[in-house]
Amino acid sequence: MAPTEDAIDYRKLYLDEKRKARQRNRESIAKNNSPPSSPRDGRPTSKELPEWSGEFYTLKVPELNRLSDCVSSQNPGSIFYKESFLPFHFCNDLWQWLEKLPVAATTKNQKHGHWHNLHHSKRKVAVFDGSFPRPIQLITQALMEAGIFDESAPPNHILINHYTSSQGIMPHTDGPAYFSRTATLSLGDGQVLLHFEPRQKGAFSQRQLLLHGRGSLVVFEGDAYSQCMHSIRETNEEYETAEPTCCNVPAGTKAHRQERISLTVRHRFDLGLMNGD
Ligand SMILES: O=C(O)CCC(=O)C(=O)O
Repeated sequence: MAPTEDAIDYRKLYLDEKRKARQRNRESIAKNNSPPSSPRDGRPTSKELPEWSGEFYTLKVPELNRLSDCVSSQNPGSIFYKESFLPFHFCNDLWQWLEKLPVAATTKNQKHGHWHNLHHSKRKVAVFDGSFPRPIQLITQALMEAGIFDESAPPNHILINHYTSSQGIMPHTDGPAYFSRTATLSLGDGQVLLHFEPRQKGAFSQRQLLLHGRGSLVVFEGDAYSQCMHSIRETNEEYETAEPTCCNVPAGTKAHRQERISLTVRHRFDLGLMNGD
């Protein structure tokens, strides 16, 4: 997560990161014709990973329509939402597969493909970057086919968050290490409110989105990515209520908080153009 001070020259950081990543790519290709090195230590072997029962799936998903799926077209623009994106049966298989990921023995270092308990927030997270096991590959391919990512900046980094019904995530931006587009898929039977607020007070309106479970998709880019922070509130209440700033359901709609897994998909510059194994 990036720090949220307003003093950061976000655009400069972003362009610097992009330039550095290009340079690393060039150096790496010149050296050994292989992709740049990345933090790959401790990847689970295929034996450690749970078996994927849906090995021969082809995942059919709807295309993102940047007009009809846009829920905030200005102030900030570029927030898109699809309530039904992943097929229901795939969501169930994926949930079961994710629950069986190995658990890291230590909480010190993030280990690829393992669940970690975050120290402060207590929620569980797991990361896949660069080379993906089958179910994650299906998701990245689906997001490309839906027109959300393209070959110039394919999905190469997946952050998985596992929340109890009361847990959330503090306001943050995803920062300049990534291409400025985030796609998040939600699994589970409940719903949650995702809040957007400007990094600089008053620069943009606050927005809220009700994220359904069972395979919904939210995509944000542009100002919503770089100039706004997003968050999910912690609460012990069973229900949250959508406010008038909510842009995909009427104010007053109830969100039933339940255990939830989200998959946040992005292109990280220092991992290069790899997409899958
Ligand atoms: O779980 C979500 O929907 C949000 C996740 C998120 O913002 C993040 O991991 O940076």
